[in-house]
Amino acid sequence: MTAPAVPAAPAKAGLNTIRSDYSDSTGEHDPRLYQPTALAETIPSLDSIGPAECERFAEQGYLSIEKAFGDGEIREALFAVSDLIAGKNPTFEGRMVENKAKARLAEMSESERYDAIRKLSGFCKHDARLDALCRHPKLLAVLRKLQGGEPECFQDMALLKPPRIGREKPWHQDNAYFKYAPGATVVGVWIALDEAGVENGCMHILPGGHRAGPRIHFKRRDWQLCDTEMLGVPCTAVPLPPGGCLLFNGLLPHGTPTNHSGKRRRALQFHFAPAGALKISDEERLALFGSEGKDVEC
Ligand SMILES: O=C(O)CCC(=O)C(=O)O
Ligand SMILES: [Fe+2]
Repeated sequence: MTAPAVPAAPAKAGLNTIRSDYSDSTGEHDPRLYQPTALAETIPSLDSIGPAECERFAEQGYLSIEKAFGDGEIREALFAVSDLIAGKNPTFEGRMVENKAKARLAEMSESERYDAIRKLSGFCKHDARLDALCRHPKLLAVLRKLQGGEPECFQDMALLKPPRIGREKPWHQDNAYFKYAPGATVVGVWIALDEAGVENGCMHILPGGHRAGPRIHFKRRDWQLCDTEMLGVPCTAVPLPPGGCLLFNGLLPHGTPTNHSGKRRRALQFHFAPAGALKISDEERLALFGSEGKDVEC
């Protein structure tokens, strides 16, 4: 007689679905890399974006919006992020662990593990609440104005800088990671879920820096701009309240320092390109943004 079949345990996204980040940096960096001399000018809401703001976006490479999304929408997004971090969706495999927490992950309690995750990626197809935010009619209407085409989201992420260990994202241009021609207006949409300030690692940008085009990137703590190019350079900090949003050109240099504070800094980030935007090959991308194959020092 054969033993009765053991019912399969309910599927649960366990520790083995948590992945490691590209960079093994623990986030130590020279503090002079992030010394803002200005705070970003903000506009009140997505409804305030007209021709003058579109012109400002073209010139400065960004728009900082104080209240882009409502409290209820942000609350729903936070519930969704928390569910994904906790592994409640067994089909979602886009969790990445913070480097400083890697070694202790298996011993951590569930609540400790919440603050060990650094990044979630590719969640829109798994979570209707986050997908709704990405397709928000007011956001899409603004993107149509800024991009001059039908906006298509090609990347969705949550960037979670856990208290005290949330590592730096060194200075870079997002287009260095994407296969779009430099002429295509790629727009990043960075949405604060927590209050984001200088002390917990808000965005730092070089206004107007997108107009100089692609810059050479190097594999150091990450795929990034050279530190010596950025040390002591006056930059602008973009503090935002929950529901605030930064819209920025894919060529705008930006970075975020380590979160040494005791406060979480959770954010969502969507990237949009206009439908039909010209694509390039990896070789063409590396020719524009640099590759370690080149004999370059940094
Ligand atoms: O949220 C951050 O810390 C910055 C993330 C970022 O710039 C990126 O993922 O390209
Ligand atoms: Fe970025």
